[in-house]
Amino acid sequence: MSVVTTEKHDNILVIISNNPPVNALGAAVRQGLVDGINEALSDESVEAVVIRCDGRTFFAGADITEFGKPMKGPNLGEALDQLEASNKPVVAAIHGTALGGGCEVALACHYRVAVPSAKIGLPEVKLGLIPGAAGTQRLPRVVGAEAALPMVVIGNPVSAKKAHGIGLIDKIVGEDSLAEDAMAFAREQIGKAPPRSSEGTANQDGVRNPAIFDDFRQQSGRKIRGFDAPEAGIQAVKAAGEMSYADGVAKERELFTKLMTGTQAAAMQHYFFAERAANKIDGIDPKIDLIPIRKVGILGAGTMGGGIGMNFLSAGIPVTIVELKEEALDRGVGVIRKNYENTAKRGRMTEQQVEDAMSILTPSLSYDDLADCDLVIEAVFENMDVKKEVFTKLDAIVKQGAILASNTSYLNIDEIAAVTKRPEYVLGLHFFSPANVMKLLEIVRGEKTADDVLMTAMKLSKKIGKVAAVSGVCPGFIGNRMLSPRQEQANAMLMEGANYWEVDDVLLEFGFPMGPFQMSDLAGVDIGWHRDPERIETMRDALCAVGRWGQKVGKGFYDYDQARQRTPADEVKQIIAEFAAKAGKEQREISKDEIRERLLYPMVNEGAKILEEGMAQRASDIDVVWINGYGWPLYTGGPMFWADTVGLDKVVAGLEKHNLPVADMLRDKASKGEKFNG
Ligand code: 3H9
Repeated sequence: MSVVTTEKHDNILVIISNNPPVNALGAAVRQGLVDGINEALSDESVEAVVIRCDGRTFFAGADITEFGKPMKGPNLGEALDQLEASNKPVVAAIHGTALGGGCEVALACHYRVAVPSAKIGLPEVKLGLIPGAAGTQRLPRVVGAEAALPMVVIGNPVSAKKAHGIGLIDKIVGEDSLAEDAMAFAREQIGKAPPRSSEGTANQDGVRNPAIFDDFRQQSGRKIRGFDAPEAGIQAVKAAGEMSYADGVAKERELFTKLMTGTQAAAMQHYFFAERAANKIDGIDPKIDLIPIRKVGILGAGTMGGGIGMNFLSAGIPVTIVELKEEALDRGVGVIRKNYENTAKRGRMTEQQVEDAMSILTPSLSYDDLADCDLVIEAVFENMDVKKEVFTKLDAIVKQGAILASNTSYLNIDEIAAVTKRPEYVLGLHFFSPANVMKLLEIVRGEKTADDVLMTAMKLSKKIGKVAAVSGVCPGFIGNRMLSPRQEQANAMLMEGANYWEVDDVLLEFGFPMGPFQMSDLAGVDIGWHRDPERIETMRDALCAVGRWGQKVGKGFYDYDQARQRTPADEVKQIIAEFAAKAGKEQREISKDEIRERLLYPMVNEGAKILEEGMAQRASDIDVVWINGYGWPLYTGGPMFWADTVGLDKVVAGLEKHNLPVADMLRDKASKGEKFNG
C-alpha cells in the first residue's frame, strides 16, 4: 500500500501519510503529497483539503537517511509551493511533532490546527542545517522575525499553546478528535480566499527594529559558539524581512546548500544516529521483558547521591535515600529541595512540581528501608573495600530480583559484583556531576550482568532524560579512560615548556567549554589530595600545600576574581618552573598544533584500544560519551568521528611524530584507508 492515501469525506479530501516510525518526508511521501494535491485540484467536487498523518506523529521532518544521496522524486520545496498555490483551502492537522520539513509542510498549508499535546519546531540547526524548504522565509512572515529567530536558530520545538500564541497555529482542537475537528475547520474555510504564508507581513518587525538580530546573537552567545548553522539561520530570517519572497528562498537555498556540504552537518547527523544507536545493545532483543522499576534506593545523600535521586524524583519514581548520619541526611535532602526551588525560580518548574517531587522522597538512616526497592544505586566513597562492604550489606537486605548498581567512576564492577549472591543483577550506573544536569549515563556491563538487567537500565535512562552508552569493565570505563592520556600529555607539556593557559586555550578554541587546568580548578585541585602540606611529590601537591585548591577558594591553577574570571598566577608559574627544572626536560616553545595533537590524538588512540578490547560496542558510542559527558564539541561529531575527518593516517603520523603509542586497530585502519565510522 502507498505510504500516502486519500479519503474523500463529502467535499473534503483528506490526504493521509502513514510512513512509520515518524512520517519522515522521504521520496514516496513527497510524491504522495503532490499526487494528493493534484487529485484535490482536479476533482471539482473537492472544496477543501486536510493533510494529516497516521501513527505517532505528524511529519517529523525530511528523511535524514536520504541526505547526501542523489535526490529522488519531487523536491520538497517545489511540492510545498504547489500546495500553497492551491485555490482550495488546505489545513494541516497536527499531532505528535511537526518538525523541520514537517513544520514547513504545515507552514505551506493555509491553516494549521493541532491537538494540545502537539509540538512544532524547526530543529534543522541541531543537524547542522537550516530549514531548506522555505521554512526560514514562511515562518517570519507568519509569526514575525523575533518569534521566528529562536525557532530557527536554537531549534527547540514549541508547544501547541505557544504556537497558537504566536499565530503559528490557528486553532487548538480536541486531543482525541483531530481528524473530525480538522475537517470541520476546513469546511468553515470554504469560499474564503486562502491566506498564504509566503504573502504574510509579520516579517516587517525585523525591518522596523533591526537590533533584534544582534541582540539575539548576543543572548545566544554561548549556546551557538563554534556552530555554523545558527548564524546562517539568523541571516536567513533577516533576509525574510529584507528581500522578496523569491529572493529570500534563493538565499535560504544558498545557505542551506553550503551547510549541507560542510563537515559540521555531517558530524551532527552522525551524532543524531549515534545517540539512537547507543540505545541498542548488540545481541540483546530490544523487546526483552524488562524489570519494573517502581521504587529506587540511593545510598549516600552527598552531591552525587542527591543529584542521582533527583533524576528519578523528576520522572515521578519514588526514591528512598539513605545516609548514616542524621546531619548528612538532612543536609542532602535540603540541597535537593533547594535545587528544585532554584529551578522553579527560573520558571522551569512549578511550585506544585517541586512539592510533587519532594513528596515521593523518603529520607532514611537505615539500610533496611531499601529492602523493597527495585533498583538501589550506591554513591558512597570511591574505595573498593568500602564498596564491597556496602554491596555485601545491600545483597543481604534488598529483595531478590532487584538490581544493585554502583556509581563508581573507575572501580571494577566484576569485583564488586563478586561479593554478592546475585552478580547477574549488578551493574555500574556512572552518572556525571552535577548528576541532575549532565546528560550522560555510562552503563557498565559486568561480566555476569544479565541481559534484562542491562536493557532495564537502558530504558530507564531514557525515562529519566539521560543519554546512555554501554561500557565494558575497564579502569575509568570509556570516558575517564580516555581522559587519562589527555591529562598525561597536558602535564607532560607543562614540563617541556608549554604554559598551562595555552594548553587550556587550545581546547577552548577547539570547542571544549574548558581546558584540563580549568577543569581541575572547577572540580577542586584538592580532590584526592593526601592533605599533608609537607609531602610534595606532584605539582598538584605543591598547589594544594599553598592553599590553591581551586575555584571554590578563589585560586587554583588560576586566580579568580568575583566574576570567576581567570588570570594565570605567578605563584603557579613559579611552582611549575621548579618542577620542570627538577624533571630536567629541555624547555621549548610548543606550538598550538602540537598541543592540540598531543592532547587529542592519544584520546583517539585510547578509543581505538577500547574498541579493540570490546569495551565499547561501536565507535559512535564513544562519541556519545564524550559529547554528553565531557563537552567534546558536537559540531565535530565526537573524538572518533573527528579522527575520521582528520584522516586516520594523519592521526597515526601525528602520534609517531610525538613518540606516542599507536594502537594496532588504529594503525590497521589507517593503513587500509578505513574509518571508525562507516
Ligand atoms: C529537515 O527536515 C530539512 C528540511 O528543512 C527540508 C530540507 C529540504 N529521518 O528519535 P526516535 C528515526 S531535517 C529519518 O528514537 P522518539 C530514528 O533514527 C529533519 N529517520 O523516536 C529512529 O530510528 P531507529 C528535521 C528518522 O519518539 C526512529 O526514527 N527533523 C527521522 O524518541 C525513532 O526515532 C528532525 O530533526 C528523520 N527525520 O522521537 C527531527 N527522525 O528506531 C528528528 C527519526 O532505527 N527526529 N528517525 O533508531 C526527532 O527529533 C525524533 O525522532 C522525534 C521522535 C521527536 C520525531
